[in-house]
Amino acid sequence: MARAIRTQVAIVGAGPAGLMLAYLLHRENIDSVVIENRSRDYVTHRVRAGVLEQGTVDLMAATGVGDRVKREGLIHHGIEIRFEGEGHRIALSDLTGGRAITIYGQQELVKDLIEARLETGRPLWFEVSEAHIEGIDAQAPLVRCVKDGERHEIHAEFIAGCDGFHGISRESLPAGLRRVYEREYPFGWVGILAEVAPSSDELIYAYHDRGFALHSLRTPELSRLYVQCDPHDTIDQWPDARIWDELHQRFAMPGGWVLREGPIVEKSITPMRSFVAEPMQHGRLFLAGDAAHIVPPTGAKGLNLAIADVRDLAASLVDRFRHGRSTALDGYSRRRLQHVWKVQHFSYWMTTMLHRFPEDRDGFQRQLQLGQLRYLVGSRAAQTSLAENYVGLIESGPA
Ligand code: RFL
Ligand code: PHB
Repeated sequence: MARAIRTQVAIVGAGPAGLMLAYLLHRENIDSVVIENRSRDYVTHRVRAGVLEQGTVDLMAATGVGDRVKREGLIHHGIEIRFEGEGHRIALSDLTGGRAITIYGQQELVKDLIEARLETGRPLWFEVSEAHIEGIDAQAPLVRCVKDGERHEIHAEFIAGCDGFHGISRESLPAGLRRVYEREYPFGWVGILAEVAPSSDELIYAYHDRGFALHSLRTPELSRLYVQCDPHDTIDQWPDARIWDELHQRFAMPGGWVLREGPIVEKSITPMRSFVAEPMQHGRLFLAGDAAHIVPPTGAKGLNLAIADVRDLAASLVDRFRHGRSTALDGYSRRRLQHVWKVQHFSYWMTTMLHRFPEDRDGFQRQLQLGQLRYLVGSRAAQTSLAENYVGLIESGPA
């Protein structure tokens, strides 16, 4: 016998999307149950994104979960694009009427949201297994799962699939209605976290004949660095010395530039892909975040897009629960996809401009990339376009 529990919204996945949705709904007095297949410890230690758009930070601050990001987040007003041994600053804030990005680790945001959730006293279940969605075409959908060895049935009015790229929600949409768009790139990133003060005050995106490199940070004591690699490489092919050697070469400047080295405390390889599943809703199931779309990380957009999805979804659900209106909810997928494709384009553009393509035998692509980069650093219009995308395009809400 399964234990039955009733709620207004069943949320699958306690990543940024699921937790933020739960939090926004709670603020409007809407009940939810959040289920997560990993442990609390695992989700709060998973090293991923680090760049928050202005709109993401504004939402956190406006809704009461922004105290720590306001205190500890590092505000950046520009980024550097480095190629052919020269650095070029893109003045993000000057070009966007004062908007900026904030450096704050995704796992910090997840920690803040978990604490906010636990304070509400509403359910957040870790380490559940066998999650399964049923009845999305009916009035009363449900999520089945196993928790502490016991079967549970979560009966909800709506289900939010916030379970990331490898989750089960997307596959719960009828196969005949689903359409998937996908590109895999012929490269990946080796990412490291190093215990050393950042070598630069701002992020550096470097284009180099040996491949792309990115200098980022987490705190004044912790650097985050990435190097382009083959997507089939394994992490043992990248001993620490090789990573530092590649980073030194790719960031090198003729006048000298010092990359500080420190102990590597985390290291992993990420493949790069663009992916969109349409539609993002069917019946009583709504997808948000990586469950519906993946962008290559070069534009620093994935987490921000996940937050933007649930901001819209929360407002649409509030409209439905408070006022009985379904118009906003009905238009969720259409509105989100319009925005998602803009962000896909920006992420694709940054990725294809900045990475070396292994199949570029005659160097045609390389010449195009250099042409694009020179245009970018010489044109205020092009820089404004990069800047407004990077700090986050302003969207109108569901209303
Ligand atoms: P998440 O974070 O993957 O959360 C989904 C949650 O669902 C759980 N789950 C399940 N739970 C229950 N039952 C199941 N069957 C389940 N299956 C899965 C998972 O355990 C997980 O906890 O998705 P969400 O919430 O949509 O958030 C998306 C972001 O995590 C992602 O887009 C970003 O990390 C992408 N990203 C970046 N985004 C940015 O905005 N700025 C960046 O600077 C940035 N850098 C990055 C990145 C992603 C990276 N990697 C590792 C892919 C850098 C890297 C290296
Ligand atoms: C990061 O700090 O992890 C980071 C920064 C910028 C990106 C991707 C990742 O484009």
